[in-house]
Amino acid sequence: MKTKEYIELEEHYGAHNYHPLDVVLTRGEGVWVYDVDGRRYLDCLSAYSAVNQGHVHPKILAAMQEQAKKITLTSRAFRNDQLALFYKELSDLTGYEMSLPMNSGAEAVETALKLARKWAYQVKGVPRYEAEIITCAGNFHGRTITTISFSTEPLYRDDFGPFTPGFITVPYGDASAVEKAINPNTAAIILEPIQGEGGVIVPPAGYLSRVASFCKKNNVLLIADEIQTGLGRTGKLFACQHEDVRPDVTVIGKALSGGFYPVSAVLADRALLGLFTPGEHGSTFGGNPLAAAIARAALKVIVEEKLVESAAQVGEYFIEQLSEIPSPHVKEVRGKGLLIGVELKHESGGARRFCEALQDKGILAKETHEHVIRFAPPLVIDKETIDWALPRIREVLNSH
Ligand code: IF1
Repeated sequence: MKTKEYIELEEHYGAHNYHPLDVVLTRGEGVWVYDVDGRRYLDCLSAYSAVNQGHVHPKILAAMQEQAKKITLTSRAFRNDQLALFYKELSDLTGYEMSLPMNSGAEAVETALKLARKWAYQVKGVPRYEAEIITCAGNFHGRTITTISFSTEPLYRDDFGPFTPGFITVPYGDASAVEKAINPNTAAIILEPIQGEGGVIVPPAGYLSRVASFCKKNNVLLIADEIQTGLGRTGKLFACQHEDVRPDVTVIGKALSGGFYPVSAVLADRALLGLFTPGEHGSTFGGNPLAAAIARAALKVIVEEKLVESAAQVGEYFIEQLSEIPSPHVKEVRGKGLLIGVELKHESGGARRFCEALQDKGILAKETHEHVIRFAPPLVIDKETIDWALPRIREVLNSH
């Protein structure tokens, strides 16, 4: 079948909750993906940062194949011989004493919020059901009823109430607003160290460390959603480390599996994660041996291939080169490591048509919000490949 036929089938039988570019991919290798008509593209989205290790990484593939032959799912009613090692290796890498595995990012966020509420009642002494959690305008933490309850994007939220109570919103990037919003019932603040879906919004320097110190002073938990920014994407293992901040809770997902499987996790120390007791929380698939084996391999690749260091180096070069493109359309280039946003002037007619023009040149990128093109290639990208992409990006940003 050809591209057009796949698209027709998909549009007819599938729910229309996405508006993808008209490219039908069938194969990927490293930073490259191939469509059903045999065209090759540079992937500058990395499945929203889930394939930081590159497409179909051979070591993660081998781990997956090996484990799939042995046992894939035990449920947590029984133990399996991969989960314990996954816990240990994740702790060694991240410095958190414990973790709790889930599947999607949204589920891990929900888990962190449940944990914060339990901590508020059991440890902080907040009166039952009066716990408040502070969230930031422009956030993206998932699509569940609770995570959209504190979304500020009407499209994600407005048709889906009634909403989960107990959340309040402050502007992103304003540490004083966080301080003002804290009251004795505040359990936690949840934030993204760089807002991804919000348009690659990098907060002012000092924001994260100031928020962390207000949290400490007021006995409020800091929960970092590093589902998109974590595991090397911004040139540090966690984006919070750019300001030497160690949140009480860090949530990860996406690249935790290198794109092979949905795996997410909540990271925290024993004093917090130890609060969950048997039966209070769980998941059929969370912590299954296939997921654990894949995640172990995915983490190993990040370390062995020095992807964090590489993202920092190559990312700096990419941002610098993008910033130097003389274009009538570009308002700002921003980002950290390989999480890069190019914001276009609003009179330029939206980022979508630029993404379509990039597609014609063999580069797949996706707009976020209306006016931002996101460049977030797999972290295995090298300088030569960026030098291949730059003239093509330059041409697109200069045309029209
Ligand atoms: C979609 C964006 C990226 C996330 C953060 C939690 C989740 C995500 C910081 C939930 C997920 C996704 C999901 C995907 C598009 C996407 C996205 F465009 F919305 F903003 F990555 F940039 N926290 N992000 O970024 O994780 O449950 O999906 O595993 O929903 O269309 P999930």
